Amino acid sequence: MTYQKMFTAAAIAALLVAAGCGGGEKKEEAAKEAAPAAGGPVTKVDPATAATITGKVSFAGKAPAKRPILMDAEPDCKGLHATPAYVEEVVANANGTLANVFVYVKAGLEGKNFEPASTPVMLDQQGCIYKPHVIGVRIGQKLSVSNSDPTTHNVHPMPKANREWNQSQPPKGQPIEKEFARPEVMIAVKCNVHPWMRSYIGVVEHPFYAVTGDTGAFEIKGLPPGDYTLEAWHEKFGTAEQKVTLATSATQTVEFSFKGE
Ligand SMILES: [Cu+2]
Repeated sequence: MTYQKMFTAAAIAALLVAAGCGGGEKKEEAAKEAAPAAGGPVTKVDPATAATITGKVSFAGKAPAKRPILMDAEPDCKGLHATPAYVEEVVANANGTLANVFVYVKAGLEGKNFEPASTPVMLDQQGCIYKPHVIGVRIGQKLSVSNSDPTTHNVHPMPKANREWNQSQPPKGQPIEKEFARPEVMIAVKCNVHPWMRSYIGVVEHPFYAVTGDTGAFEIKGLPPGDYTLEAWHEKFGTAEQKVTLATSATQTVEFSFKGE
């Protein structure tokens, strides 16, 4: 082989490697789209033995001062609010609890499959704010994003395990319907038009999750008895885990606690 030919062969090999890499990326993106292989028959939970986790997310310390959202640059949004709207990064409740915490079974359900969800999860845009701020959705369940505002939004979830998308939505436009193929806690959602808009989507493989509201309470029902790891996620304070053992028909109380400044 002449020097020239060797050089050419090396160049072709390099090209092939480069092409291979490109193909790999494509494959990876396609894998994000596809649902993981089904893992067998649906697990039936006997209501006579099913257990419940109930509890609350308490909040200690001082909540950061409420920050109004500055919408001055967008009169279409500002005009929708008679009084200022506040950033929802930390919503502390009057009873010493925390709202917008996503609580879910993180481990203990491996190998089990549950009846797919039949109704969509709704996410709306009202007054240039996502409502609700935190939601949960099952893999393969429909997420329906609507726009109740007289202004255009651009819905842009930023997942790592799932396929990223962003889509413009005209005023009171048709709902955008999407699904997520893989579990991911959490996916941040932004709007490419309004920088303050944020919501979070927890994608899980099963129906055992809850989001705390203005009482800080949560309830997860219909679990098979067993050992579980429960995780609570908050956008500013991070995550906390607890092990729970559920006896037959038991109701187990769990309390998470996050601390402010
Ligand atoms: Cu927007």
